[in-house]
Amino acid sequence: MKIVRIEAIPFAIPYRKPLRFASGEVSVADHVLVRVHTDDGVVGVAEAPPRPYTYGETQESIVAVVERLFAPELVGLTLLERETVHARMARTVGNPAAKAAVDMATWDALGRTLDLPVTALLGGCTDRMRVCHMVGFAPDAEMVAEAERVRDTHGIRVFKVKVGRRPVELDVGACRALREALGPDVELYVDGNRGWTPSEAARALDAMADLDLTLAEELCPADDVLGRRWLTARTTVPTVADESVPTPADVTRELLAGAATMISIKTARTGFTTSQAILRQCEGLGVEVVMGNQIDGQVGTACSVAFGAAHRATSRRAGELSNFLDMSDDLLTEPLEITGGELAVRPGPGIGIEIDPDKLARYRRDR
Ligand code: MUC
Ligand code: MG
Repeated sequence: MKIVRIEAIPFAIPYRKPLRFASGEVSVADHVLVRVHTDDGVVGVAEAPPRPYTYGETQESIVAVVERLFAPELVGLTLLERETVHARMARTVGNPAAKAAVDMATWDALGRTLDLPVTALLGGCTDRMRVCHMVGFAPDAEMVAEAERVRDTHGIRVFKVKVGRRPVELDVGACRALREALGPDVELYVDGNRGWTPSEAARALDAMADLDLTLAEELCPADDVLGRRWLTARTTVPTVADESVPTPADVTRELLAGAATMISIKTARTGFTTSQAILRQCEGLGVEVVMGNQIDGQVGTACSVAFGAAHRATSRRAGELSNFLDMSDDLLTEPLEITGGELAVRPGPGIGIEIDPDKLARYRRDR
């Protein structure tokens, strides 16, 4: 069970269609595959998606932090010494995606060592989640066509619409077009990725009051301290904190400030260990959660669904688990499949996935 080696392998897989949102755009999955090797010959895997516009990490910084700072500190520890693993990683500030991937690869290695699924070790609540699909910026007709295609192909009936453009009428129009095309039975919510001021956000929510939006995520920056509190107090739509809450302390700050009603949990930024801490914190406070997506590939999505399905509170709502559908390829030997609007947890030990060596050889960037 002793960690003998940690690898950070940069890879790049193009998207068929870029995802555009208020804080950035993703057209290539330039992620990092993290592998934790043990002295038993077990290899745990996870992926880290760099999101410079969200956390300041890049593919190069993740590789450097994992290989130069974390690996020398963690080699020699056992898979059961997770507190020490975290304490040693915490000596480096920030770098959430790099830390999360090391955490999840360690859990994967532990599950494989014990011959048990990680989802069972975490909580084992259910074996699947309903899926929410994210619709990025495009002309209205393209956003509608995408949502209809995803609904017809995968049975998905929950959509998160990216908003935060100026003027706000652009997004109000897109959401209206989606509601009209998809009908009243489909769930719609919005995510502004900090694109609006509080007054713009309030105007947009007022203009969309008849669209039955269930959630409004991160419409304004976390630095709009009083503005976010004002917005959350005045709207009837629950507000969700996402990129403003990368740590449990940030969760506390945003909730105590009255700046958010709910919390987005992303395994890509808080791994399994800290995601569970945030989940318990929210449960203790009576705050609802949603399983978010850091625009993960299939490795990251397998991690999200393993975590989300493990707990009652995370499996209640649809999880954001479908961004990988827009990628041209992936690394798994057996691709994930969304059917009937649901994604099942992979059975089998660990996270339940295997990396295809030929695909990794094709997409890795370090050779
Ligand atoms: C989301 O929910 O915001 C876009 C940027 C990011 O950090 O995550 C994605 C999705
Ligand atoms: Mg978000």
